[in-house]
Amino acid sequence: MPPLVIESTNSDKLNVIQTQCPFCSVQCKMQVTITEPAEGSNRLSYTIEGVANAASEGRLCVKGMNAHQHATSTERLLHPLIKRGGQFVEATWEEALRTIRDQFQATSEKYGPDAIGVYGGGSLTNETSYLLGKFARIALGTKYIDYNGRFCMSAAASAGTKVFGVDRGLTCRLADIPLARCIILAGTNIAECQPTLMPYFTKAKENGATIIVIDPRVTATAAIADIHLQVKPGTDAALANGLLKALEEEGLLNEKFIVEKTSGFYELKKHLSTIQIEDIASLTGISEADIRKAAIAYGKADTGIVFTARGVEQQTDGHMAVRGFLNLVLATGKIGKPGCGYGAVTGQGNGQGGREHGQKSDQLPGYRSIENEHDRAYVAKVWGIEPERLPRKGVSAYEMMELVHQDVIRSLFVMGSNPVVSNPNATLVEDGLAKCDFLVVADMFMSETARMADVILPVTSYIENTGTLTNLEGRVLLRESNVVAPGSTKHDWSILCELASLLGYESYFPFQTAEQIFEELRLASRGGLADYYGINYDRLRREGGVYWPCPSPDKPSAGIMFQNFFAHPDGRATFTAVESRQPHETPCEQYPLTMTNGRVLSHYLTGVQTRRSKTLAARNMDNFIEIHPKTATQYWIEEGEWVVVQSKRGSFTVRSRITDQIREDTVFVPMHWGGAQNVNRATSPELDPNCKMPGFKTSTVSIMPLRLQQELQAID
Ligand SMILES: Nc1nc2c(c(=O)[nH]1)N[C@H]1C(S)=C(S)[C@@H](COP(=O)(O)OP(=O)(O)OC[C@H]3O[C@@H](n4cnc5c(=O)[nH]c(N)nc54)[C@H](O)[C@@H]3O)O[C@H]1N2
Ligand SMILES: Nc1nc2c(c(=O)[nH]1)N[C@H]1C(S)=C(S)[C@@H](COP(=O)(O)OP(=O)(O)OC[C@H]3O[C@@H](n4cnc5c(=O)[nH]c(N)nc54)[C@H](O)[C@@H]3O)O[C@H]1N2
Ligand code: SF4
Ligand SMILES: [Mo]
Repeated sequence: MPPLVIESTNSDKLNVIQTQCPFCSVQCKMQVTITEPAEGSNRLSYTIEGVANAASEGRLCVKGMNAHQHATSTERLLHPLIKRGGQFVEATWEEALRTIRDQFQATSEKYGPDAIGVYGGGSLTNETSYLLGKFARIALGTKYIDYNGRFCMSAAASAGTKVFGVDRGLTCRLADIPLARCIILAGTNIAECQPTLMPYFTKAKENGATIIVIDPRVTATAAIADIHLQVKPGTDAALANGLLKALEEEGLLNEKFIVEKTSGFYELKKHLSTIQIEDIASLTGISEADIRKAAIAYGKADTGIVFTARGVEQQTDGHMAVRGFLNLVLATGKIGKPGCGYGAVTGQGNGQGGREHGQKSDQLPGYRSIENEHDRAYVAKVWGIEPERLPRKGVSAYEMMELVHQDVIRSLFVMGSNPVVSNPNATLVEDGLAKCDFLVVADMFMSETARMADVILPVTSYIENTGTLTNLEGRVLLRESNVVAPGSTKHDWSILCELASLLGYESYFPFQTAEQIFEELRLASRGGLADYYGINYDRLRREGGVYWPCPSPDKPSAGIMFQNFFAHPDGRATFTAVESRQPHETPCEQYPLTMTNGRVLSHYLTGVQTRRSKTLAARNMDNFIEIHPKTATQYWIEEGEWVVVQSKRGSFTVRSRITDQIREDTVFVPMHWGGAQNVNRATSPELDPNCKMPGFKTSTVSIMPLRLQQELQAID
């Protein structure tokens, strides 16, 4: 098949495209220049350059530099597919959409509307995320909608809401990083996961900042640390308690701030009196001296920022662990002024916006609550329905998969996710989807989940699809496109409108452009915590990006939040007494090692896109397991050989990578591969009770060379 030719919507050949990287939460802007094939070749060549904006300052990382390779890949799905007799056959949109309508109506008539589930993602634009929530509640009438951000942001987002009254990822601007004199990076590997942000941290270091990294591994981020706390996985809540106790003992609490701006300190103080730093040291594996040293560095600095990401958050106590770190911010008063704040380092391209406008089970647009009568009445009015027609809250992403497995959800609509690879306990998820009555997947590629679908809807990629995305700072950015959709691919939002019309709800989905959807989103979010009313496409074009909350079209919005008040009704932020827990799984004779997991620079999430980019795939062809040399010797494992990793849930096989940059009691596996190399075959589905985040980051496992397993099987 020839490579996809990029044409503009007015059918001219396009030479230069302005776009935005489809991957992580920095949302770097870029220019793609296309050069005609040389004589005798049909290969177009692409030159990618970073374009300056406030976040990326013109930088791009290797993923952004090569994102066009998947967008122009010959593996793109170009036409709808329907499975007949176990085989996919090409279909027209009319056939595909009618099949979906008929099946959804049959499911709904037989089992009720809640037998249909909707599963979204944080790569979708704000317009699509908003419309997906509306589609589920109005066109399908189901309460079951959730999205992959549950696995990503739920612990930090719910903690921010409890403590500050609102969650906006970063409470400050990226521009505050160089002004901070101490930075805590807890469970975040910025150097591989948001690489274009690294210069902000190196600038801070040049300005004299102390950098504290909390990670069980010596990552590329830990390489810039002045203090590296190589914590035992799953014990961050305890570590945060230890740091707080040390701040108290060293007399480094900001009493004025505590009295004027916070509540709950008295209870916290009582709780602190029960904590001994030496107990924390033995729980976390960090010496008392190092805990004290880190606390003093943060406590004594005039300014400081604490960042957390998935290392701290993807735990069964991730919500509380984040609240533990927020205690440090409040106890020292390092928030609401330049060079200070807290940042939950959001992951996906629209991980921030995707969690604000209603694709979460308990949420309506603008961070409104689906269980709050006032919020229901407001959104129902914008949508032109009676509030009673709005379903109540559903369940979280993994719980939806359990309901699929239990035949409660019979039909599932997946847009922008690959759940059979990214859910914990992936085998159960795969079994559930294999037996469910009807699965629809809207994707650009034949992902592991799409392969299991009854109908696949081919969608446009980032380069072809106009919409807004909100970056990790809470800054809304407009990604415009005048590239023609390849084959018969459609925009996600356009599919939702067509399907809603077929289901009889055309008047609620009259949209012809993404901008028209954004205009409705503005109204639906107006007066909510995530207020986008003051933002419109013209303003975004003019200003390059606008922070929310932004209630007024002609007033600037604030990069630094909480300069005067927090978002709780009393204007105060809340302290929390956090329990110092052991991880939910601790090593035992059968499963003696703790497995954690995460990312590498060149791949993105389940790898559906990056494994289809030749340049990126070439950097890491296979998945691997990082093992300390002493541990490798103990289990007869040699460098580069296949290793079987087994947990209570299941097993997978990956290559060994022996390195002294990890704790001896811990192994690390990336998450970018499916099938037999999928780490999630072994991860635990236990959920954090506060936010339903799975405890991805700590599972206990055993490891064995594949050759040994084969020899043992031969003896049997
Ligand atoms: N290259 C690349 N970049 C990405 C992505 C990608 O897939 N690839 N994904 C994007 C998305 S959606 C997300 S959510 C972000 C994720 O960004 P991060 O959260 O930074 O990424 P992870 O690698 O999952 O985890 C970060 C670190 O946590 C450490 N860690 C593991 N267990 C623990 C623990 O118990 N405690 C502590 N303190 N640390 C621990 C790991 O060793 C790892 O270095 O990245 C975004 N950017
Ligand atoms: N063990 C372990 N598991 C994890 C994590 C971990 O750290 N460890 N991290 C979790 C986290 S933080 C996340 S965010 C999840 C993510 O996990 P997934 O939700 O599975 O994310 P992706 O791999 O990005 O899957 C997105 C799918 O949508 C498609 N896609 C991309 N853009 C679009 C679009 O605009 N429209 C449509 N319709 N489709 C699109 C892609 O081709 C791909 O098939 O994984 C979670 N799972
Ligand atoms: S992956 Fe993230 S840091 Fe890299 S270019 Fe894309 S948006 Fe920028
Ligand atoms: Mo994520």
